[in-house]
Amino acid sequence: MSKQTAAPPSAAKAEEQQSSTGVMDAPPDTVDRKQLKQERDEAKERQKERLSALSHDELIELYRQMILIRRFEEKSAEAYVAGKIGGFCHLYIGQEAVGVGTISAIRKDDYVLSSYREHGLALAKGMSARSIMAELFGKATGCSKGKGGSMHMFDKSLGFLGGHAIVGGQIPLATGTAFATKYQGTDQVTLCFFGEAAVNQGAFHESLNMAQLWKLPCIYICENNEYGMGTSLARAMSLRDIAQKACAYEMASEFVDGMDVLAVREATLRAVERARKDYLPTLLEIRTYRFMGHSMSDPGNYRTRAEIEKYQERDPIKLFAASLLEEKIVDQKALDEIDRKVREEVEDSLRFAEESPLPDPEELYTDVYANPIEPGRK
Ligand SMILES: Cc1ncc(C[n+]2csc(CCOP(=O)(O)OP(=O)(O)O)c2C)c(N)n1
Ligand SMILES: [Mg+2]
Repeated sequence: MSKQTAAPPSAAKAEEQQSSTGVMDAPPDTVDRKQLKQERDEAKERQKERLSALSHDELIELYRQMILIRRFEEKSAEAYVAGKIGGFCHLYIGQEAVGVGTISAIRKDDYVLSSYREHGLALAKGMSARSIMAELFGKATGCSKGKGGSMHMFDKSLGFLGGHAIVGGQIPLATGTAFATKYQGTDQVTLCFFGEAAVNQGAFHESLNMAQLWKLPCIYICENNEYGMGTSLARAMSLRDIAQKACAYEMASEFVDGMDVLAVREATLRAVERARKDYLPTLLEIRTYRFMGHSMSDPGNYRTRAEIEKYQERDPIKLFAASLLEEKIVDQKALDEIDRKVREEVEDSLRFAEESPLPDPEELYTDVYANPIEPGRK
């Protein structure tokens, strides 16, 4: 058994999260209404406690970061459609609570590695909107000097080690990063983000096995958004409760509601403590949903509008705003002001990207990890 029992979602969650793809198990007519009410009341109480655990400024900062990611991604989509961004572009809209909640639970000197759906994670780790937008535009001022693009955001000084395009490719790399920090005797932790479609890969299982065996401070964060490109989880995975897979490695694990930024933060704090104090890894399955297509070129024929709208009812930003308003932590005017400032920041990043120069052709030969064939060499 895992060290922390992985509890499957409650009846309330099952009802909330059931999708037209049948991913969740409990059909609404089997849900016990009384139990549902009790669970909702308990959830409300828990939410109050979570809100009171953070200062006013900390709560506002979580909200600001989520709105920043949302507005940044909306602007990226516009720029992409206008032909200003080339190549692939995978947006994070709908998943903001995962990136913000998890990264708010770590220190600046901790590491983050991710898949290609990483613009939001890079922002949450402290990278500037300017450096990310310029990278999307392929400009010299981008975080990867305009040579990486959407899937290869990177900032060593901030501990953001990519942006990886190969599904699951970052999982062994994060495991190695955690090994390195332990070997060097630091107490840094590594967060490794990946989608649920990466979990069927050997790299995932080999990494988890090694991390538990060698006691590595790595937190494996599966962002379960229910789809790998156009394939639903239900069609691709035999055991769909991904957190349970940790049992195979005696690893601690948890299911987390990915639409609730405070629940995400709290679960991550537990995992971080385990990693920092005891060098123990954790698998978090964070259940979320992407509101946009897989990438900007996805026509989205594999799911219905109604399914998307059902999940949008639990939009993580709207849910958090509602909690803040209900508990009178802020008023609508204050939230609007945050949004206004964030929009300015995003507009500024767009101007910066547009006005920045393209990389010099000479740059083709720098930061390339392949030995160029030397002239005259046989
Ligand atoms: C090894 C490998 N196989 C296939 C692909 C093509 N591919 C790109 S994204 C993707 C789906 C991944 O889905 P998931 O892991 O759930 O992440 P999400 O896109 O939902 O964030 C696939 C199959 C790839 N990039 N790498
Ligand atoms: Mg997915």
